[in-house]
Amino acid sequence: MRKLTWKWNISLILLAVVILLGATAGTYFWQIRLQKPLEVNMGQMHHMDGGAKHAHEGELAKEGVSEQAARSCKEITAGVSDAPVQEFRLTAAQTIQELDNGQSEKVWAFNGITPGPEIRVTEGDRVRVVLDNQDIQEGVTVHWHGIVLPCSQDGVAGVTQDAVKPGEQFIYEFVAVSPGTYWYHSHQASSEQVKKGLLGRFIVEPKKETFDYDQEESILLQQLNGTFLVNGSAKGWSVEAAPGEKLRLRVINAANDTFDMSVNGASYRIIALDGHDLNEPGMLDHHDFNIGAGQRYDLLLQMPEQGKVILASEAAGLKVIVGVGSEPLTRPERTVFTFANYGAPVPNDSVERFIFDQNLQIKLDQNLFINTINGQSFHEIPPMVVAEGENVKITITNAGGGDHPFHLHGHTFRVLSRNGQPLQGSPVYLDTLLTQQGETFEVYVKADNPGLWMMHCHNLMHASMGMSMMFNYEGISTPYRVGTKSGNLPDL
Ligand SMILES: [Cu+2]
Repeated sequence: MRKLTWKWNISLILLAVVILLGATAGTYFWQIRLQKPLEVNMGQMHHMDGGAKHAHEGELAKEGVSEQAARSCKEITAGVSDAPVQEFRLTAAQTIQELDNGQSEKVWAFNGITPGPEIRVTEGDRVRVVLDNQDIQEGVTVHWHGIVLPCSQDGVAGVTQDAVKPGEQFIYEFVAVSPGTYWYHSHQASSEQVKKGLLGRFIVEPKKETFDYDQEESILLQQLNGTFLVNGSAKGWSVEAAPGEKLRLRVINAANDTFDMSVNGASYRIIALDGHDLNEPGMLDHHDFNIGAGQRYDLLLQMPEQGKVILASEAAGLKVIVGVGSEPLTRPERTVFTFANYGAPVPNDSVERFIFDQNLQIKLDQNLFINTINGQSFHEIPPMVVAEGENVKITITNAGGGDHPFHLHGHTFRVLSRNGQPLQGSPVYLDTLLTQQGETFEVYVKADNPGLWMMHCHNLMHASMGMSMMFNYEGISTPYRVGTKSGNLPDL
């Protein structure tokens, strides 16, 4: 009898634990997955409170944009030009992909494979991409990560277009103005669609090379339904290279995690970040680098006379093997690369003389169930509102919840300081800034691309849990809507 009571108590405790866990999971899914707005106009939200006073306290900024007076994002397109046209086709469809580790994965892919086809153009080309959706029911889009382009071509469901439903088509067209390493991915339900494989590499070759190398290769890191891949390979990616050859490796992080990448077998330089060249990049010898979600690092290295060079994230099991022969020695002592004092300043750089029209603050944080910006989440976060031509300073603080790689669409921003210390080396221009807990960065954005632009954490799980907001220009409207009514949920 006594034994039975004891068992009964254990059962009650177990039941209580199960109910508690169930309630927690239920609240989580309700908050994250179900509590989506019916309909929100991302161009008509209220002005950001707090931060500095806005210099242009016009009616438009206070009350949102009136549809009649405003210029529509849809009308902001790549103007007519005689730039050479490069046309590509991307078709999104469900498929099964056999991985080189023997696993077969149900994937959503562009042109039947993930990562999708590498799109490669030359600086100044007019890029035309015809997107078809074969059978992705919730619709797809293509966002051109890091590319500065006209608002209507940014590929954000519910902001710059409707998600493209099965049987439908959308044609993207823009001029690839800035050479560098970029990538593309769906921005409809991005946390699911990117994980399932709707992404690819996008390389804009320069008209004139800044750096000297014999060959180059782009290296895309992704997490496909939980499996880490390098250019689609689970076992590691091999690059052929002869002794003495100079290589440029364009490393793209298309996953949600930050990867601690080690380079063994050769010294190297980091010649570009997010596609933008660094000035006088020095030789790195025992440095790892942390590449945040969405970021790109371009490396330049020379093959040794003997043996391989190995680029790897040991934690994620990601590996790139360059060349053949003996394994490189693994350095015991390591330093993590920082751009804060790398390379050289540009003479007569005007950064200290900048006068900012606006000083805005962003605090990235989390509570039990959601990720927040300034204490709020996604469509409830008031947008930053700027006027064309303004110089905007944004102070970004990571107050908790892990790494937050902060991405701004449609612009390249310049990093001014880290934790109060101005950058000492090369100017650093990024579209995605990795912030780690406790760090504060100041960045400068030139408001020179009128539109409605998303600004979000590129850990897409964090974005789906609310860490996403808008950077809106005064006087720009959109005919599209985010919400369950339209089915446009850019960061679900
Ligand atoms: Cu985050």
